[in-house]
Formats: sequence, structure tokens, C-alpha cells
Amino acid sequence: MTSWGKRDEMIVHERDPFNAEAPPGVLVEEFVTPVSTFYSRNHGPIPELDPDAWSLRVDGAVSRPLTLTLAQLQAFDHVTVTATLQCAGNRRADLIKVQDIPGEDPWGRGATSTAEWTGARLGDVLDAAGLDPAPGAGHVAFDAPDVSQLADPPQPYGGSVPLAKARGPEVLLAWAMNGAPLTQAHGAPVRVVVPGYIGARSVKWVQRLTVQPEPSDNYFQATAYRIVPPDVDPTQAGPGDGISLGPVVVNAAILAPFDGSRLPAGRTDISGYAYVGGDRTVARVDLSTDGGSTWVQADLGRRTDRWAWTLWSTSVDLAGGPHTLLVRAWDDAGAQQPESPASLWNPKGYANTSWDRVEIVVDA
Ligand code: MTE
Ligand code: MO
Repeated sequence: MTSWGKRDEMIVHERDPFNAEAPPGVLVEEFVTPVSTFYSRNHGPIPELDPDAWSLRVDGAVSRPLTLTLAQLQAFDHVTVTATLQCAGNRRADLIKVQDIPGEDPWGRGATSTAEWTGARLGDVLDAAGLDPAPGAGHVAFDAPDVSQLADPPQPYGGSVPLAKARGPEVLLAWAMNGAPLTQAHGAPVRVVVPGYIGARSVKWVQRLTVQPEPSDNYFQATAYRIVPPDVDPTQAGPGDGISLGPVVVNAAILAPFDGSRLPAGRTDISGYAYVGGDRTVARVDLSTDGGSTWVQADLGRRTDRWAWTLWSTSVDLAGGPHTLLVRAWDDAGAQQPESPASLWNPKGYANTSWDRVEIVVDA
């Protein structure tokens, strides 16, 4: 299984560790992304865990430390949440066009996907462990067994979220994705799903939860997934430098038509996604077909899932010739995406939320 259950159309950035995204035209087809086209983001070799031997250790600032087997975890209430994951490296390719970002993959618009996740609430498991609500209990750290050689020093993957987020009813210890057991690449037998936070916090193959006063000291929490200033050499950045990424900022992309396409004259359908995490929702999506001189509001599709993306679409008559399509989304706090990727450039290429731009030519 060299392609980890993914369709041939996937854009594979790296085989080892496996990193792949769906092309835009495939991603836009369905609100719930099929597992075969859901992006895959890994920092080390994908581990193969025996579900019968797997257990979850829950420790730290709890009065009853627990070790749960899969069957014991599945004895908690089952909850299904339709949630989008979005990698902090989504749309990095457009930052690389501003200035090169050595050592990081040029992800396009597809480092984000939506699934129906089923599992136990993390908060229910913490309650069972006798969570100590004392001031010392500030974060929940997640540990996984996959060792990343990209970390300095090489170490297993991990991360953390603030306790207040961890207790949200949407945060899951998930064993199923789109109604089927998690695949090996997506974290079998159990992963964390933290809707609204960058994908990096949804730790796969999780085997330990620790309630602790500080964020995780794991490399992927303390050093990576942080925005350092443009003039800092990221290889010199140490633990605690820069801005730690958590809630996802409002973002949007055009998935159809594809950049560089040549289209027949007449009515043109334009579609894509918009997404915001934290405690915000997408409020409006604007589209321009003339490089930003004028804007129309796109139609927002299915809006029933609080933690999922909004797929938007619109249909326009375009005259023959070249057109610059732009999209920008607004959230319910009135925040809008910044115009230029240059204003957002950072040495690791995270959180490109600039207006998305697609160049097309319409036949006369
Ligand atoms: N969990 C582990 N154990 N190892 C990883 O490399 N990658 C993280 C996160 N969880 C990762 C992990 C990142 S950066 C993202 S964006 C998501 O998983 C991607 O989840 P997916 O591969 O299921 O799409
Ligand atoms: Mo990510």
C-alpha cells in the first residue's frame, strides 16, 4: 500500500514521509471529502499499530490516571462531528512565489479537507480521569509514537491544546472517519480531532494525554508551527520563539476553474471553499473577475455544520480575453483576508490567508 489508499490523481509532495493533497477540481466535488482524496500530512514514517495492543494513557493533573483499551474508549458516548482539518502549510506555494522557503513542501489549496469524525469526547475521558480544575491544569498534551527526523532533536510527534478548548464538546478521540474505522495513514486506531485548530493539533496514533500547566514541549508545539518574523533564520529559532498557531484564521480558495485554464465563452461556474476556525464562522464570500476592481457575493452552500468549511459558488458571464479571479472571505467578527501573500510571508510558510488568485483566459 504505497499510496496509502489514495487515488492516483493526488498530488504527492513526498513519498516518505507521505505528504499528498487532492487537486482543486477533485476537492471541490463533495462537501464531505472521501478518505481517498483527504489530504495526508506526515512528519515521519506512518506507524502500524495493533488495535488490540493499543492503549491510551491519561495522566498529569488528574486524580484518577487511566489506561484505556480501545474497547474501554468505545464504551464512552459515541459522537460524530463533521469537521474540516486545515494544515498551517495550506497554500504555502503562493508564499514560496514571494520568497523561497527551503525544506518545506509547496502545498497548494488542498492541504484542507472535511470528514465526519466519530469517537469519544476528549472532555468525557478527562472527566473520567478526575480532571483537577486547579489553576495548574492549563493544557492537554498529546503524544504519538511516530518519530520525526525533521524535529531537532529527532523525536516522536506531539502537541497540545489549551484545556478550555480540549473540553469543548467538538473535540474528539476519534476511531472512525466517514463511517469507517480510521485508516492507518489517518491515525488508526485513534487520533485526536480538534475542530477549529490547525491540523497539527489533531494528533494521529495518539497514545498518551497529559494534563499539565504549560503547553507541550514537543518540537512540533514549542518550535515548529510558529510564525517567526521574516528576518529570523528558522533553523536558529528555539522553543517559544514566534507566535504559536492554534485557531485557524479566515481563509478561502478558488477550486474551479483551475489556475491557467482556457475556457469557452459563455456562462462560467466558479467555486471553492471558505473556512475559519476558533469560535468564528464564515459570514460572506466575495468574488472578483476583474482583478479586484469590482466584487460580487458568492452563494454559500450547506451551512449546517458548525465546524466544517463553507463551499461557495457563483456563475458569471465573462467576456473573451484574460481574467484575474480573486476570492476573499469575511468572518462573523468582520475580519477579512489580507490582500497580498507578501504581507504574510514568514520563514516557515505558515498561514497563507491572502486573497486567492486564479488567472484564466476565456475564448472570444
Ligand atoms: N499526528 C502525528 N502523530 N504525526 C504527524 O505527522 N501531522 C499533523 C496532524 N497530526 C501529524 C499528526 C498535521 S501537521 C496535520 S495537518 C494533520 O495531522 C493531518 O491529518 P491527516 O494526515 O489525517 O490529513
Ligand atoms: Mo499540518
